[in-house]
Amino acid sequence: MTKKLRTVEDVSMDSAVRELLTKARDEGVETAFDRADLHTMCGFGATGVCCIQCLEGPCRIAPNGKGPQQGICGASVDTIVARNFLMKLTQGAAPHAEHGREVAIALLEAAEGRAPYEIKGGDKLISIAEGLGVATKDRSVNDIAKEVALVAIEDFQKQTGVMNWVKLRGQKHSIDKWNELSMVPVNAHLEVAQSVTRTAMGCDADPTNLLIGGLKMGLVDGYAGLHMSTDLQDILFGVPKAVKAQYNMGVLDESQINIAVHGHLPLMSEKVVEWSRKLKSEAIAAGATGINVVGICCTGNELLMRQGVSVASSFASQELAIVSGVLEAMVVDIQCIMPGIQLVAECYHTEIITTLSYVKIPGASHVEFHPETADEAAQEIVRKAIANFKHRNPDKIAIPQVKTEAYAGFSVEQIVAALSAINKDDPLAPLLEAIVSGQIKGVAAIVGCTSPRVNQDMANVAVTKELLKNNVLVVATGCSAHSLAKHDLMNEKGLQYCGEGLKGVLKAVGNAVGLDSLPPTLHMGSCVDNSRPADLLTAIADKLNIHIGKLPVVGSCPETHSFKALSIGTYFLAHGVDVHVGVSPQISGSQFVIDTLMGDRTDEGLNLDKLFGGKLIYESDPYVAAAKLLERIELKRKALGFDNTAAEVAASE
Ligand code: MSK
Repeated sequence: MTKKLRTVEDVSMDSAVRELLTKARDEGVETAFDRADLHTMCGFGATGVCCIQCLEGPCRIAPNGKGPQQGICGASVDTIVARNFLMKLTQGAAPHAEHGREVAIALLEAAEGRAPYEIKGGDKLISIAEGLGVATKDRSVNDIAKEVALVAIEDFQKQTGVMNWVKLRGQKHSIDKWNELSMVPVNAHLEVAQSVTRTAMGCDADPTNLLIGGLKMGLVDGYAGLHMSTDLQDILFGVPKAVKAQYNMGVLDESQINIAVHGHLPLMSEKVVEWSRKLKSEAIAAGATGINVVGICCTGNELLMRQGVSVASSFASQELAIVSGVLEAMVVDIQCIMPGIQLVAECYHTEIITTLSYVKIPGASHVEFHPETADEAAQEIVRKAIANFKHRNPDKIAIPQVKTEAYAGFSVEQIVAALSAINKDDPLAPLLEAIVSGQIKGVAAIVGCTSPRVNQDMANVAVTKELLKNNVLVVATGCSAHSLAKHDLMNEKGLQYCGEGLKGVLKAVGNAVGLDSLPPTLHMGSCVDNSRPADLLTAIADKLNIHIGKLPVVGSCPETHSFKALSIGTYFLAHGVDVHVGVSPQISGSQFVIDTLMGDRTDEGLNLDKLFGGKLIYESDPYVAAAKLLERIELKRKALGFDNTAAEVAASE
């Protein structure tokens, strides 16, 4: 029996995606959107009760109580669900930690003169070095950078103590709480190895202990992944500043050679941009007008933030960029790369080029990236794209004429610089005053992905609009930022969705820096750049001398598909920030796990909400989700006395 596919309207809110999906279907090309319709969700896997940890099974616990209630080894459903959840968090944290390590190695080689990168973020280097206790006086940039890189690499080697990046970026109030639970990470590799060990058959069977292990993975992700990657990339490539760019498939250009860069690590793609500019004359000699580099997923976000490179697609629609028929090459690095891109590429002329020895796709070309030979690899890649230009099939070309202008580049440094225009001596004061007075009710980070299983962009946009309407300042990262940008929430048109209080603040800050207004939502970067909202929260909490968990701030991941989003979310949970996910985290098979993470436990056991002040919220309806997030913001405002009446203030004094 053939399954019925969703209509293109049910697949995506994005007209360009609808147009290209229609073309793909007409041309007999299958994409993830169609495969999502062909797959039936497994009820056991979806609730987290299927155990594949040994060869006795798989053992599956029936959630309705009918059938075996333990695995063959005797593992309870709580153990199985908690262990499966920890495995997912480990798989989320490990790639981010690898990202941090790859950048640390590149920085070391650059500093030693062995890799062709110029260190562009001098000020950031000094501030990170000082934070780490690295001497800066009378030392060269390369000398300081080398020592900073070695301190970073130590976070993958040391056997005792606390990770250097936790000491650098963690808030003292939080570290004290983590110490009580012995969950402060020592080194990222050690913690990942221990986590894999504890989930192996016959090891950790205590669901509470497994969940504490999960929180630890969140910290590994946050500090070895997010913070370290952002900090070192800012040192290597410069701190992002506000930029204007274009979003959506209309950024592809029929007259030029188009190269898409996709994945997360900017090490190779920065070089591809550089060499695309340098080799323009070869493109012209091949009959094109130039070379057009466009971004996909978070490699796209990285180049957008620092170079203003336009963005073609988020995760769910990555294959459709190829269906345009004008993509000469798609260069991929790591994470979120669908193997399906090669199957689609074989129907057109696009060459898929993998670049890391541990991320390959059958049928794709491979040009291996090493920091020392980055220039040679980038030239080879760009020349492959130029050579491929002549293989375009004119009958298969169709570029949707859809593109949207958006502002990005809102690093913490950029936000502070904008606020300094209002108060030079105390830049955070105007933001804090707006929050305390209620002009801004709170801050929300809209993060994470788009998924082929759900209507692309719909939940990301709906949650955001609800929050904006209620005067919540929204920052965004990852593919959710693509959703907001494409739907006018990163340009002035989106101001219509903001409540009056929020709009007033955005305009006041915008005016102070010579603009009509700041955009309605602030693009803070890629997945690893979730460190940036975290740094902003830490700065605000430190200014008030309170734990981050007391702030009226929330995180929301309405359309996630990735375990990385779960581990990033767990990082924020460990800081007491409420985290919403719109896609099931696959824990519903265990009431114990649900109650622990969602803050509903009434006994003395582990309860995230009581422990840190934030909890996991799973809600697939974006409007209900937004209402729940607003409720939590109000609760925290009340606890801080922000909305107290004069009588309440007097009584508290
Ligand atoms: S790329 S993890 S789909 S945000 Fe960072 Fe996008 Fe999610 Fe991948």
